Amino acid sequence: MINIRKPRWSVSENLVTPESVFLNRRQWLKSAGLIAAASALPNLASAAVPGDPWEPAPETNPSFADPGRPITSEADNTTYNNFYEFGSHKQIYDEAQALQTDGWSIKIDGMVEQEQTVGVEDLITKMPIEERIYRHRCVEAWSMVVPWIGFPLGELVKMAKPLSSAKYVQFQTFLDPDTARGQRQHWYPWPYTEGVTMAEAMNDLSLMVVGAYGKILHKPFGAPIRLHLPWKYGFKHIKSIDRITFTDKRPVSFWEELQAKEYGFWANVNPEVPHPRWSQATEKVLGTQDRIPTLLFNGYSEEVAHLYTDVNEGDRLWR
Ligand SMILES: Nc1nc2c(c(=O)[nH]1)N[C@H]1C(S)=C(S)[C@@H](COP(=O)(O)O)O[C@H]1N2
Ligand SMILES: [Mo]
Repeated sequence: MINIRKPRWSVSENLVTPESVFLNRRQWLKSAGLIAAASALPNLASAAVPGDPWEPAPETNPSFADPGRPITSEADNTTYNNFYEFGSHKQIYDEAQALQTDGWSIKIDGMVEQEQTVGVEDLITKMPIEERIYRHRCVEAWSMVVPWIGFPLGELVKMAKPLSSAKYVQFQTFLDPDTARGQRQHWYPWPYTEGVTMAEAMNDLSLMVVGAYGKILHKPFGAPIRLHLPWKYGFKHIKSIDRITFTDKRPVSFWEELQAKEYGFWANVNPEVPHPRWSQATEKVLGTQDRIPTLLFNGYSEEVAHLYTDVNEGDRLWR
């Protein structure tokens, strides 16, 4: 097995990004290719998996510095991905390189004070960027641990100024069958869609991800911006987001539309509620031979259990 990279434990008093760092970030983004053309700089941080290092390295949020399990190696993680836009199998690394992330923007619409389009480089410049090491549990009963770089979804919600009538946040992935050949498979309900309640969106755990393993987000991970909700099954963590819509109607996701009995709206990790075709009691740890017990809410009960006390029993933890 490849060496496990230990997180940086440096903890600063101040997780707020000073102005000078903003300016540096913008400079760095230019050279790193998110704003201009891709740079050909060699990556010194990790020779094994190419990518642009995040500079300066973001602080690790001390609340999410210890996932209680080893970090999954970057090499294992980049070669085992669900990204159906690029194929309905796990080896989509090469296919996903076709993704063009330069000048990527997100349209924010629906029940908001004013519609807006925001560039990802602007978000990266303005938002409080930090590293968080999260456990990830896929509905297919495998798991991993990833050092994500990102900012709280709640900060983006505040920026969007939703109306008080908005009850849900709906996310959408890009639609471009020329780039993403999986999207020519017309039996899937493209584009990929996901959704959460406003309370879930505002929860401190909800993270907009723009990097991983100390680098700009790899394309197979859903560059340039994806979601991670560590207490929910992985299919909720929508990749390559280009639209966010505030609504009062519960969104129907990609997988729910395909098979509502198997992939519901809530999709909270729960070892006691089996998938109709397999048990969810245990999970295989990616990159190892280990199989470990699955934890309720993937071990994040303290942060999120209160969100579901009013939700109907039966509908509650799975559907
Ligand atoms: N747009 C899009 N987002 C997606 C998927 C997908 O196929 N398309 N797969 C989901 C599933 S099932 C999982 S487990 C995670 C996988 O994330 P990873 O490849 O970074 O491990 O992405 C989720 N987000
Ligand atoms: Mo998944």
